[in-house]
Amino acid sequence: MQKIFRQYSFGNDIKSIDSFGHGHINKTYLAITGNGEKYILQRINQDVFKKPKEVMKNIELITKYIRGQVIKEGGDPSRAALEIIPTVNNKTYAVVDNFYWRCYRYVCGARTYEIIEEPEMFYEVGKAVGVFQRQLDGFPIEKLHITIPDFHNTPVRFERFLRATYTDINDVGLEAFNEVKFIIDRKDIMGVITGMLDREEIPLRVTHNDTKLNNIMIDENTKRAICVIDLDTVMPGSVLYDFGDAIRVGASTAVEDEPDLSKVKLDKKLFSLFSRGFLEETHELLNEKEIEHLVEGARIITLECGMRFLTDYFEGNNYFSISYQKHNLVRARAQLKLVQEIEENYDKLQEIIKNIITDLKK
Ligand code: GN1
Ligand code: MG
Repeated sequence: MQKIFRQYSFGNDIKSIDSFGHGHINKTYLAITGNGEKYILQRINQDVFKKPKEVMKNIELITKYIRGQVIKEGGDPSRAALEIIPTVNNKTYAVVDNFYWRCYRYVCGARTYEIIEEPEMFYEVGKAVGVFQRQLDGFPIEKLHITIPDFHNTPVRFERFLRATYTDINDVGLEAFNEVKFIIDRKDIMGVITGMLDREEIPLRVTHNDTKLNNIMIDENTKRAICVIDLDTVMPGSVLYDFGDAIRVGASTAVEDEPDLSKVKLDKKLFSLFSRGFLEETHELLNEKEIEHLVEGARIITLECGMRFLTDYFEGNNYFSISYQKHNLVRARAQLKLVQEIEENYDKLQEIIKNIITDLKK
């Protein structure tokens, strides 16, 4: 780590450095200096992000733009977006032994959660995801690099999943038979979002693409959401991705890798609270098709995520970090249980969205 520390002006005063957070992709550390300043150091996973410089360019542009919007609205920009700490050479990243590193200022007095502890928190999360969408509404989308091509292209993900099951190099097909069948039974919905984008029925927007609960910073005292973090996958996409991924994790009664499926349920109250916060910020922005498909978005993104975990399990667990051999299978099962829950409650969820919209239009 000494070589990395040398890249930062605070680097000769590090008191402690520890692993931090629960991300599945990048390696994250919290560094604390002698006078108590805190910094987040991250090694970018270059197997996943092949062009780290482009990732950093996106983040630089996005965070600057958000701060500008907050200032325009008369707010306090200091905690409104991640703050990149430049290296001693004034770069947004440091290259050490061919690895790319970056540093953020630690957001004081805030933390992330793996599960919703108080329902009202999820209303706040909905607001934060909505604010992010609203703030970036005027952002020149063509400036964004595609950091991971086809990231939420569900049909492409489905093709890859099928290939993994056909080859089945690790011979795991039998134990995942029901899960594979569950996914293939839903092949007809894979192209719903991409189809609407292609036909320009819904617009491409700046989307975060990874709005799971632990990517939202929440103030420890007020329990209000401060900002959205983990901006590596900010790209042009559909708002349905962000709505869907937030519901997938936050409206579940269990953690993402809960092995006891009887604990994995979709909490309609949480769904409603998130949707309320989210739509308060975005209902004037979204078109009818988008609003009509929010529930479908949650279903598809949850299915897609389950499929991604299962693909990784079939391919030998090279993508997501795992803590035990069947971790990805367990994660996939929990996602598919949630898909089933969304399907069983579909009409009620649609009704919730409809009522919120009617109420907001009053
Ligand atoms: C990964 O990096 P992290 O843990 O926030 C993944 C997301 C998945 C998520 C599932 C770049 O997010 O797409 O939805 O795991 N990020 C990438 O927990 O693939
Ligand atoms: Mg993360």
